[in-house]
Amino acid sequence: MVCICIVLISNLAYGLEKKGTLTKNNFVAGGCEIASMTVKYKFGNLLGEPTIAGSFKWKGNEGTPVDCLSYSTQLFIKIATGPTHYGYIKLAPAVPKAAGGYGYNTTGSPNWNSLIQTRPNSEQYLSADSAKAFWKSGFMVESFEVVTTERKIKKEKEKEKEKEKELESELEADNDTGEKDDFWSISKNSAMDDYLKSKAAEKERVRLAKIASTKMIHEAKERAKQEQLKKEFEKELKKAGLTLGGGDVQITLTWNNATDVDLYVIDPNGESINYNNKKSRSGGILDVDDQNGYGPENVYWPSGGSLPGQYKVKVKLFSGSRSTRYKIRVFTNGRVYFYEGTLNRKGETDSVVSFKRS
Ligand SMILES: [Ca+2]
Repeated sequence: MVCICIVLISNLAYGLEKKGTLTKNNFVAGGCEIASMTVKYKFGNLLGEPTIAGSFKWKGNEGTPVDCLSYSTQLFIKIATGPTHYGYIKLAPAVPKAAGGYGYNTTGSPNWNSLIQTRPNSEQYLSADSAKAFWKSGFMVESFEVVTTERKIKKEKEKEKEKEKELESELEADNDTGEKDDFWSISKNSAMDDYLKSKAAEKERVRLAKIASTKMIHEAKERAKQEQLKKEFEKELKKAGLTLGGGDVQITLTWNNATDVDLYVIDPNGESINYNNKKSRSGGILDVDDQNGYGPENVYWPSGGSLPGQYKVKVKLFSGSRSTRYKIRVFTNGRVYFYEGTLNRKGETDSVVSFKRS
């Protein structure tokens, strides 16, 4: 069984947690006259990654429809450490109806380098280092800007109203009461359709916001785990002090005791490279084998020498029956990935990963 362990990284490095509310009165956004809007925000960190959360409520002026604000409405919270040192954090929470209380609270964890924008909606970001500096130093939360579009549904409704008026005057000109009755029943149905459509859209938006927020937390945890495995792996390799062959594809195994673990890499032709078959016809080489414990064992294809296709990585506990933790590092397609797991019994084999070299 491959065990996925979440490694906790100290939160102390980015100790900030900031929460509060901001209110803005009497302004226009997306064609909606807004009497007041209050934003709840919470900035913090999880496993060394930034987290942002927020929601808002609003009231319209008399005559502003309760569903006037577009579902694409975004808020940009201005944060600053001084008059010339500031940036904006985007919140895209579910949009509530006027006087309907706070909308659904979204939590996100963007990368450091896509956290703080230089201006609202500019998509130009401060560097990861600058963003981290903000988080470390503490900052003031000053104000917020609303970025939105005029609501499509509203426009469509207006168009429909115009159409209705045209029809109405035509019917009046015809003075045909039978047709007029039909017209009113059609009009009522289409208003109901609109209402149901906007309800469904709102529900869908909340559903997608929940999925996005869960996904971002998962990704932040995964990034932190990869970072931790990378550190541990590099330490282990340094300790072993061996030179390993590398290239387009490289798979390296280490483990945590004096048992013998074996690395098997199956190439796109289905040929297995291991201690018993150190060179494959596809050019794969097992250049470092280990029987005494801790590894590393290393299989690689020299630059330009690997076949595109599916590769499989397996590990086997060859001797001993001690619980053995192993780590695997895979270089492929210009990226690096880490995996870990446990073998408990002699002869036990784990299929660690199958990946595609493109
Ligand atoms: Ca071995």
